Amino acid sequence: MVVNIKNVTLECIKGDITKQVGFDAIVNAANAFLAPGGGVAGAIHKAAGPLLYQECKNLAPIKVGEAVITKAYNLPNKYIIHCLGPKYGIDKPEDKLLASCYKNALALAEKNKVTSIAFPAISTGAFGYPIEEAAKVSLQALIEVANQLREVKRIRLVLYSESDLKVYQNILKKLTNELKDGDKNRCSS
Ligand code: AR6
Repeated sequence: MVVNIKNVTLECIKGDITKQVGFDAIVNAANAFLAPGGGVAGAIHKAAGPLLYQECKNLAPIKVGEAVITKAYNLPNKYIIHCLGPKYGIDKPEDKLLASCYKNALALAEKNKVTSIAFPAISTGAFGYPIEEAAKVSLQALIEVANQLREVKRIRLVLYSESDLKVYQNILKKLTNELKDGDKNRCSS
């Protein structure tokens, strides 16, 4: 599913965040220490190689909602933007903190002249954020800032399962239907 908001394309696909060829940056669902860990972070560090953690050590620790940028080493991208999502039920207010991850990642992307960026569903794995709530918060945050972007032209949400993809697609449809006509150029699934 692809939606255009002003000059920005927002899309949801099922896939693996480490295989986003053609995207300038991918986002990591990191831990505070920017260490390998499991899930997205484990997959990204494994694919990028050990030099990634060497660079990460100089930037850690990071706070919930914060984002930092590194090179992408052996990944097919230029940058990795590392975000620490909220642990559901623990880091509060979780919706604002999760939205901050997406907004801060986009702000860093803009600063670094990133034109395309792929996000995983931050906090929805080990950190326990319910997928439907996370989809609402993250898509809403992306839509909110999309029309202020100058560099970023393409945003992709990479979901790991068919069922997660369906949730994101349904919520994206609902949110774009609520947009004013001026903000919505095209919506197709
Ligand atoms: N590509 C895309 N999505 C993925 C991939 C992948 N390769 N692998 C998992 N997912 P998580 P969090 C999905 O746990 O909840 C780590 O151990 C997964 O199904 O990676 O923010 C870190 O070290 C889920 O929907 O991130 C932290 O300690 C989503 O990505 C902690 O987990 C996020 O799952 C961060 O937890």
